Amino acid sequence: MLRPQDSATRERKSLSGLWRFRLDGAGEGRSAEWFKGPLANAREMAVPASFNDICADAAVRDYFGDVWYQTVVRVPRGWDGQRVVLHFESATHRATAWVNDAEVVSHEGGYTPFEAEVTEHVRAGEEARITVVVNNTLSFQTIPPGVIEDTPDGKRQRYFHDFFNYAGLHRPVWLYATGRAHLTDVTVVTGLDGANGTIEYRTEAEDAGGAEVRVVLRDADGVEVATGSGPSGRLTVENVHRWAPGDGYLYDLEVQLIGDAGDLLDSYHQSVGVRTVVVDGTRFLINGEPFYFTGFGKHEDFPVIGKGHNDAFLVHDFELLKWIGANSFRTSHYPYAEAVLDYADRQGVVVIDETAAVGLNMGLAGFFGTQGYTTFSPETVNDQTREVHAQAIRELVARDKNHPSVVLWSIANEPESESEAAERYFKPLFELTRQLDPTRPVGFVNFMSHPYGKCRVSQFGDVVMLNRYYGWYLHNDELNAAELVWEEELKGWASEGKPILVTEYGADTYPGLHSVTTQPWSEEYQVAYLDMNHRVFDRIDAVVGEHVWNFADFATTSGIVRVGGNKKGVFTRDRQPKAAAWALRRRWRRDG
Ligand code: BDP
Repeated sequence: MLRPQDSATRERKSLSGLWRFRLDGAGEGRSAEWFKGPLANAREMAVPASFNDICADAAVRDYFGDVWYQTVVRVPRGWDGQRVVLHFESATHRATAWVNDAEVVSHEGGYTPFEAEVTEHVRAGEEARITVVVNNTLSFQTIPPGVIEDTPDGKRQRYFHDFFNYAGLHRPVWLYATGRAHLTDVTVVTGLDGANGTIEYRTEAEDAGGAEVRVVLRDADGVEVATGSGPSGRLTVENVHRWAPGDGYLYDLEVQLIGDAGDLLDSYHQSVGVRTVVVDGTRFLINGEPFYFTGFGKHEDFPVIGKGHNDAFLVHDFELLKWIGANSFRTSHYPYAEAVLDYADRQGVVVIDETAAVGLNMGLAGFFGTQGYTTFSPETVNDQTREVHAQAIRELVARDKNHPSVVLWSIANEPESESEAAERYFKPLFELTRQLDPTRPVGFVNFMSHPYGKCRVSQFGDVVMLNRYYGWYLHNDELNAAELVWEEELKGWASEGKPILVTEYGADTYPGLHSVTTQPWSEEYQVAYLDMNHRVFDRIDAVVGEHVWNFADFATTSGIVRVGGNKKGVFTRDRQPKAAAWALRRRWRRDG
């Protein structure tokens, strides 16, 4: 699937704005065919946004089940004779869409795009009614998993991950047009050969008959630097300007479909950053040079709009990354909006790209107020879950394979990884990811209860990724003890001969709480905690990266260990720096 764009042959219309919106607590809308007419008793809802915090109403915030969205769009007059497609960048966690009375598409998974050709259901110049039912219920057969429990307070959706289950249409929705003959996919793989760069490309097209494929590569000034023909091939760029951390240099690969008469049937622009990624022993090499990750695990999480994509926050967050000296982040704990990856490409920011497989760990259940489940069993995380997980990996790689910023796939966060069942569950998923993309390393993020010597899944990873809270959940307020055990564990991992990325370390910190005696929760403790961690990392050569948990405070379910959400942010939720932000800036920026 190609991301919608405007080109010489393509045109798109954004459906962002206010849609009609209605909860369907009784689950009656599908059988009552609410899509067949204007959505009755609806209120208005912003798209893109999570619906949860928009209405000042607990019934909306904590709602789970079907919600309905509807809009009316006038199909541009000029689209007569064109192929028309309805494209959703995401719908969390699943959706079915109708155009007028016709069902056109269903999709499972909250963070990857889906689309349907709707040509036969619309007419150029006329209005079309678009209705979508979005469902946010989690089960053991969804990624991430969750359960619905009967409680004296009624049915409750519970889940095993530490962020609020925001839902809705979080990202833009598009209607777009192409010619009948059209490109459906472009893949690029880049390499370096001395001062030159290589770009292997592959294209796919539909209804293209005998059309010829031509490609033109232009540099950032628009100067043509290479051309090729055929559905796949290899281009060489002399004296290539490499894509590198801090230098998001991009070429533009225009792929053209040319008809018999030499007419341009389709044109698609794919940006290309020429770089290599290799794991060599304990080193993580980008363009052959050792790379040390500084940065954060982030969230798509903002006041009011929840997980809704917003360009102002996008640019602002990257400005803060630059300000603090971060060169990278992880898309914890789900694939982020494509605009984020595009921006990372242009900014030269390195990304660890993660699936939504978070909370496959019933060891954490007590923490989230549920108990008594076994992670891997026929009734809980089972073969069907693994197939959903596999599909999530397929869709992630298909979506993000061409981003130079993406250097590593993370296929899960903190799953149960000590059992034989875990080994059986994960082995094929690692194999699948490598088969889908042989060019990038693959890993998963290990949980602190499955430390060195106990984890049975790390053997499959090209890198070791560790979330560790020594000095917070363990040895709280005992930083000396924490330092000893942390170093001891890291030495163990280092003996495995793989690069180690510390993907999470952090301490909850209430902004404005100060303490001369460095008490936990104070801004001073967060700084001392980070300093302790950094002393340890600096003594272990195999550590190739440090991602603080978290970039900013974020919303979670309520609970006795969460004070208005998770407070491990280095910035507050509205992006003001805590003392730790200045401390990190001093460590990460030489010019600090
Ligand atoms: C880790 C999780 C992360 C949590 C964090 C924490 O990966 O999602 O928010 O701990 O407890 O277990 O703050």
